[in-house]
Amino acid sequence: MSHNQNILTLDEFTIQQLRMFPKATGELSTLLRDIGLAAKRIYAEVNKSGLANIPGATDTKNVHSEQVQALDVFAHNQLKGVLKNGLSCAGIASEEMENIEVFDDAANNKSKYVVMFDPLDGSSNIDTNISIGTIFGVYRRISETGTPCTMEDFLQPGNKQVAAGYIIYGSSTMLVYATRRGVNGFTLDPSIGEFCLSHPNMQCPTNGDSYSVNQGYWYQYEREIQLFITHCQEKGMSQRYVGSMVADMHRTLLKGGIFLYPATYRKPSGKLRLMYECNPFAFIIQVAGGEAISGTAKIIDIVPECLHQVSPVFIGSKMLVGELKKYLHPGGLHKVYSNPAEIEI
Ligand code: AHM
Ligand code: MG
Repeated sequence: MSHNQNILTLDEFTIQQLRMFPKATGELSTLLRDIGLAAKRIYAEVNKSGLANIPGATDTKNVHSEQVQALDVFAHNQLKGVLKNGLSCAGIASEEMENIEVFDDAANNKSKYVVMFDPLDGSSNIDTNISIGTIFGVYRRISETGTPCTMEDFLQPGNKQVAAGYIIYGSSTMLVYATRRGVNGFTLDPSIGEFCLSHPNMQCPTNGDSYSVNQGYWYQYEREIQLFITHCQEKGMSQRYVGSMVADMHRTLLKGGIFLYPATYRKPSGKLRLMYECNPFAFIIQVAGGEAISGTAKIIDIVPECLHQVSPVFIGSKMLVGELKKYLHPGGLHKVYSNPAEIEI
């Protein structure tokens, strides 16, 4: 089979971008290339899951008390490996690690960036062949280059990201990343082992006809959220919920719609991680013309207090997030939940 030589690979695309900015150092391009390499290795392993001798859950729980899957650990190690061996990352924070890891050596101390990632999001879906993904956000460090990076480099609001992206391991594998200049999507061509530009300049449609929420928690949602979901139903919108944020957000970015992970009675601060899940997607969706809020603030404006902070998140098409805002109270939601234990069914 012949290959279309007009389609740019991820490397060619980042080099082309560099040519437009002669003063750029190429450090961010190298970093994205490194992440692309880790993504290919994770893709190869994810594709094998289900085969004999590929273990599922490990004996450990992560900092969020969730069961760690063997592939979570594999994905974490691959990302850490490429970033540590590369020249563009001073340190990392990962959903699977309690603390930051500072790559304290002469080469890495010189780099401008730190990276935060969820190595394998939706990993509880591995066993059932449902799409899963990797999510990452890249920040310019605040501490002086030439020295080891510090915690303050990581505890920055999402609006300080210089790039953010995700990889979806689905019916095909795609890497999508955003810088302030735009969002571009690359599909892995397994026959040449390269990510190829397939979705240039992605825009989130201003409106959409689906809402994405775990409706099983209906009785745990605040009244305002229930009213908004009812509003979506009255409009005849479809409900779509994979339960893998990467898959739900990929659809929302391509087709429009709104994704909600509200606070619940059991998780009154929300479930999704601000640094590893909410911020990267909020950055991507905003560059693509959409919007992302927590209910009281723009996601990317939240100043984090700790690495593993969680937040409610409402994200997607601008018009739909606008409609949701009409249901929210200016000072925040009322935090009035029903206790599911008291509900008579
Ligand atoms: P994970 O990082 O442990 O995989 O959890 C995050 C996932 C998201 O991908 C998804 O949107 C959400 O958890 C689903 O949660 P729930 O099953 O409560 O609806
Ligand atoms: Mg996750």
